[in-house]
Amino acid sequence: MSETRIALLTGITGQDGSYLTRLLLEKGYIVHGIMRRASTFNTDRLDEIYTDPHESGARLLLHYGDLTDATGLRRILQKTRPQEIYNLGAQSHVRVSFEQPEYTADTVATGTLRLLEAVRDYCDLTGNQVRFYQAGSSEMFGASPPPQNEKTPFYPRSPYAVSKTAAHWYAVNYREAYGLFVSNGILFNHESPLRGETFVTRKITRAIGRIVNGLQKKLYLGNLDARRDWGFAGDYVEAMWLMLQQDEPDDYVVATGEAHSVREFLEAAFGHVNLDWKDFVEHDPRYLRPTEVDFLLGDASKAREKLGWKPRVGFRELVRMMVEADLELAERERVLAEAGHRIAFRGAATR
Ligand code: NAP
Ligand code: G4F
Repeated sequence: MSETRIALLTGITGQDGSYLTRLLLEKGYIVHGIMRRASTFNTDRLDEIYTDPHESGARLLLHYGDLTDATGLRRILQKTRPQEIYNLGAQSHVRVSFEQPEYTADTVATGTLRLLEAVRDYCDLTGNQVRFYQAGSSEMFGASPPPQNEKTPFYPRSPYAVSKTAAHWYAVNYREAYGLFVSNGILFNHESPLRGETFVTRKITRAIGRIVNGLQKKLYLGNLDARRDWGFAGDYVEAMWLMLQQDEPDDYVVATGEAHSVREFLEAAFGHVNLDWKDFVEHDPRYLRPTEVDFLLGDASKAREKLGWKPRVGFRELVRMMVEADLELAERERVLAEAGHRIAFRGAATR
């Protein structure tokens, strides 16, 4: 009988954390997740799969922790004894990283270093082997012209991207210096109905749902010319898992190989509900970035050849999936609003 595998995730409450947890549970893993303490519940994305840990057989277990707190990370590692670690935790918003550069560096760059240090000592002391996935980003390529692959030089254009680049090189260095099994995923943008509402795709589909249901009139956006290689998060977490099942650690680009502008996303998403985006979208310079990344388009040939990975969901299907989910969500909000409940408009807090 094969032994039950144990995984530990940082960033379990985020979009990817939720999809990866589902995948690992389906594969029979025990999943430990590190979540930040907040004054409100921040486990919405896990609610569907969470079972009371008092019940026997619960395989999803949450622990309070933070990438800025090395002692806590070490304690969780010793307690959970994972074979696989997925470091997904991050201040992951590029625009916000210009407003909070130090905090972004602390969680994204130094946070990764803290975790790698904890893993290094844990492996030394216990003789156990741990496989480590580092959530790298296509933002690291920044101003390097497309198509980008593993050999493309990094040219980061934001504090977030600089921090992810540092984390990437920490990961490479720990692999080479200490022989740790550390793999970097260099993932291009991936979205879903669980995407944070301040990222442009979800901001758009959320607005469409609310506009159709009479809850919102305008959508304020920044640069519509930027082009991104948008895939589906559910597909991308499979690539993360595959990276840790290989004989040797390595670095892989994960992308669809197709890019669209924000304007094209607007056309497709508003087109899905037969509306013209130009009637609703206004420009707001607050959403511009001091330095922008104009064009990301990934070449994932290596992941295809070595991992056997390829995306299942294409651009049109992704847009449809997100618009449909947000139509349903806004419909529920409308019913509540009609029953007299106050539905908060969060547009002011978006970036
Ligand atoms: P996300 O939805 O923003 O989730 C980020 C997660 O990190 C959340 O669980 C968040 O907790 C947690 N977190 C934030 N600060 C933390 C801290 N100081 N200590 C511990 N945890 C912290 O991001 P995502 O889209 O799932 O992305 C997952 C990872 O992949 C991130 O590292 C991101 O930078 C990277 N990435 C994402 C994409 C993409 O297109 N989605 C592409 C390339 C790379 P709260 O829920 O409490 O905020
Ligand atoms: O959706 P975004 O905020 O994603 P961005 O900056 O590409 O970063 C995301 O993908 C990275 C992978 O490449 C991840 F590493 C990172 O963690 C994050 O998940 O912005 C996409 C584009 C940008 O060019 C931005 O300037 O959309 C443009 N945009 C235009 N108006 C806007 C807006 N972005 C946001 N968030 N809000 C706007 O109103």
